[in-house]
Amino acid sequence: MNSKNMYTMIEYLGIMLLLGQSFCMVQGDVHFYDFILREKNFTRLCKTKSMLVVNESFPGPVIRIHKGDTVYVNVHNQGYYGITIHWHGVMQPRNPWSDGPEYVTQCPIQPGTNFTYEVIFSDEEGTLWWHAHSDWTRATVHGAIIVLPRVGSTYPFAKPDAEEILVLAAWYTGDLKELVDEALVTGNDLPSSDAYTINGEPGDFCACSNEMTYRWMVDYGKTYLLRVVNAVMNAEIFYAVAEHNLTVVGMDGHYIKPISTSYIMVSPGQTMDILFKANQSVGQYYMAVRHYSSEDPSVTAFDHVNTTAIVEYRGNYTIPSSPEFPSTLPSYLDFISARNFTNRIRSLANKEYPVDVPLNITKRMFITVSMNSLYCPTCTGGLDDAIIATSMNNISWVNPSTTDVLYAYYRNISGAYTSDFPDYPPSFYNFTGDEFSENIDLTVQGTKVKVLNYGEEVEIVFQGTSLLSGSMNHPMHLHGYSFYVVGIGSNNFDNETDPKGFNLVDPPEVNTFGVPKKGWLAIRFLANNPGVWFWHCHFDRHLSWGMNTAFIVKNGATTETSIRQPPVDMPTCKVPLKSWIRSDDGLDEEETGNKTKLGY
Ligand SMILES: [Cu+2]
Repeated sequence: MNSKNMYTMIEYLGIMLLLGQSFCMVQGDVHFYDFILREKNFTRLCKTKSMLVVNESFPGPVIRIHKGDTVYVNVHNQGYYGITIHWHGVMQPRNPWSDGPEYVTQCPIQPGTNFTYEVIFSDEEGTLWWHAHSDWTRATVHGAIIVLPRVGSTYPFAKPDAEEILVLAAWYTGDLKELVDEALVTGNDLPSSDAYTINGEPGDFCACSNEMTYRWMVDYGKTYLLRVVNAVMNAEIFYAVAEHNLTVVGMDGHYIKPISTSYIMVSPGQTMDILFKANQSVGQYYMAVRHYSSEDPSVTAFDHVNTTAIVEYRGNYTIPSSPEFPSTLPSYLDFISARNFTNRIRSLANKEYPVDVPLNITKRMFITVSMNSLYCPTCTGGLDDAIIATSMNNISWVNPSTTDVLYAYYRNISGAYTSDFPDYPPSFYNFTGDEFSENIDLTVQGTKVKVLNYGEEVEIVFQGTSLLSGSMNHPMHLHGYSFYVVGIGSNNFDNETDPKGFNLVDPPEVNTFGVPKKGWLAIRFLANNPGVWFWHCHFDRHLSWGMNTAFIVKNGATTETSIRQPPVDMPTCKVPLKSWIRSDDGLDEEETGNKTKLGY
């Protein structure tokens, strides 16, 4: 047997093993997808560039399945760098092996090789998405996941006549890898996008874009289910459709109490299911996407493009010279509109869709999420003797450089991480104040994880800080779980009075939710999914700067409550690759670049 045949045989046996392992627990159908990752030329904003995409499309292919199904995705890396894929919002019971964040649950899939992910769906229903979880490649490597109700079941609302997927993304004219690599080495600010896109197109308000503007054809009188994915790298987004009302019915793969609204605010990582009635005069209307900035108003260096697509009714009418623009789209800094929308989100919490909020908390954590500075006297970017960093409880995450956390945990290998992520910040101060004692913004790097026993009922209060005038929303994303948002508030969390206002009746169940600017967020979850689960801000700039940690949830007492066996063909870290998250040696390279006016 030659080596190629041998490899194919090993791969075949591996998949058979995977299948054998899972068939005993699979209840739904099994689906197979092939993702071919390869660079391809795309032209937007009058410039052509080569970028990595899946199956030649941007956004990538849609995974469409029913609740409880299992999907095998064979990812063939024909690009130039190692890559991983994450199945965002899929809880993957007992199966951290296929979760995806590089150096956390796996090493990258090397160029010229492939790896089959086993994506196990359980309670999720609605819209989710998949994206690369290596460096900033998710900018172009992402797509929607549609989880339909189980066969024989239906939605908790009248069945829509049709559906429409809207993937919102960020477009960078330059070579993103080059830009990010350089900024991380020098400590300069990370790049801003040049436009946003709706299903890959920036729309009429951008140069060289008119003819390619995305058009959505609708029939008068029909009701559509809009499936919105915020795949933008670093921005929360306002979205509205001219003259049309939106009814939000789902978020992050869970149904919510219907919210009737003229706009939405969606954070990166979040997904929303929205009912849209085509009930206005037949004609053409803009839908529009705009950056929502919760940063200090003096920070203006963000992407101000108004990205549009056109809702086009079928029928006979005079085509307007320009469709109507949504007057209800909030402006860039409209904190009140963002908060008003977010505060309305509630779980359905009925008999068919009950909530199960942990009530007997056994583990409490209080975690600051913060902008920081990291001491670096030789760096040229941004701050004096320092570079920008981010942290949780003043630990700025660095990836292990020779293996991944899951492998090290499972094989009992020391040195890759430590288990001392703290339950509290190192000091308590007026987190949301305007003045701070000297050097309190300095952070330290580490690969510290939090270990939880199986079955613990966990409550975490995230406290935003205003260090470095950098208070803003941080959309925090937990892998392997959904969590309940039981409280949200302004200023410093008060552990006497604020818990009295917790919503334990119908809190939203989500996988990504913003810690508000100058405020706090309280969440709860039951630690019933053993594994290693990454936990990070879904602004990639903050992720790259270290606003991350991981939970290790230990095995329970039985096989059914323990991590499954690893696949036989997990990618290994034999070929060391430089990560765009800072690694131990990331700051030693030659310094280039200039100081810039900072936004975070
Ligand atoms: Cu953040």
